[in-house]
Amino acid sequence: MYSAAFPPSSRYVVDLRSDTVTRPTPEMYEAMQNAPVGDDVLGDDPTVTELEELAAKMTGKEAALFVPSGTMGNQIALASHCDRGDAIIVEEEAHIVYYEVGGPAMLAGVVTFTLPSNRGAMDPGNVEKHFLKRNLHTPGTSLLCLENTHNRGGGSIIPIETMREYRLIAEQHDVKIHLDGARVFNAAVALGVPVIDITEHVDSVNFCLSKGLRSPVGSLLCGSHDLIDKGRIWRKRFGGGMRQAGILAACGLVSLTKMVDRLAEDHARAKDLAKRISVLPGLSIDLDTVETNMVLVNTDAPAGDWQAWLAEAGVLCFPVAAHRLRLVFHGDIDDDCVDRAEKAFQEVADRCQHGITN
Ligand code: TLP
Repeated sequence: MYSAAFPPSSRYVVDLRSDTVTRPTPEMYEAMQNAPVGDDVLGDDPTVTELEELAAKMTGKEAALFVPSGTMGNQIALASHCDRGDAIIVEEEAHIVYYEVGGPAMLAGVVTFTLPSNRGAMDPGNVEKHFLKRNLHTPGTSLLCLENTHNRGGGSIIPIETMREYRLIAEQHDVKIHLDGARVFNAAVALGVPVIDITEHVDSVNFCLSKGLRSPVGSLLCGSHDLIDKGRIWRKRFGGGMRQAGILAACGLVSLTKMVDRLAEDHARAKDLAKRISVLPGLSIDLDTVETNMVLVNTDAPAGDWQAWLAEAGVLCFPVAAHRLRLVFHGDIDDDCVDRAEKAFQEVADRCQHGITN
């Protein structure tokens, strides 16, 4: 999924590899130009402070910490919530275990118990069964990790009712909850609720500015004062202290004030293209699973072949399984891109049908 085999986005290419590929908007460049800045490691950057305060307010938490990436935000959360040797429960295909290169074991030093799910939503009863009490032999479970929307689930949403159930059982067992909410604003917009309706059920949330919200860099870890104080130390330890970071935080402010409602357009385009290409031979899509800005496309031919054929036809995407492609919609994809992507899929499907794929 991470090979650099394909060229970077250009306006001739429809880049559906990820919503991380967006470039800053003109308004963001302007905000960067005008941002008041200071040394944020010394606590002097007013723009970072403003962004952290806004993020905390929107998620209903006491405080927030601006970090360079979603991965660092998640890893700081684990290290801040847990002691070394603790157990955490995490969905078996969650980004935290699947795409963070062993971070939980190497950095926080925790033992991960991974559970199956229905597209990211673990059964609360099963979660509860796996909570461990520390004794001479077993590690104690200190953290439940959730991911909403769920990346490998295809941008799937955990129902708010299920979030509430996790909260209830976690409280009963004195377990904290961390939400990898890289795309939690996509979930909120799709559900038509303010993000706080989701984040109120967790102790900490990490969300990304650099995906559908279009900032070039940055994530925010939000939680209690105590957690964020610990997180600030972990951020420094991980080398994530940034100096005049107001330049970046200025884009984050544009993201949070101007880019949230826009996510609905990405969702609509995802659904639109999914519908159009689901009828093509050699492909299948479960349209009911297209909930936000991602589409999982099942391919009869190997997904790696489809990836290469589509790239020749001007569409970039990643395979996420042997016969499955992921398409991700974002602010640089307009209606014209959707038309061009449909045409490329049509072209490849025709070639496949007629056996001329080389
Ligand atoms: N996801 C990326 C890849 O790493 C897979 C993508 O293209 O989707 N949590 C979730 C749920 C994510 O999807 C991602 C990035 C992260 C955390 C990490 O964010 P960054 O890339 O800022 O470290």
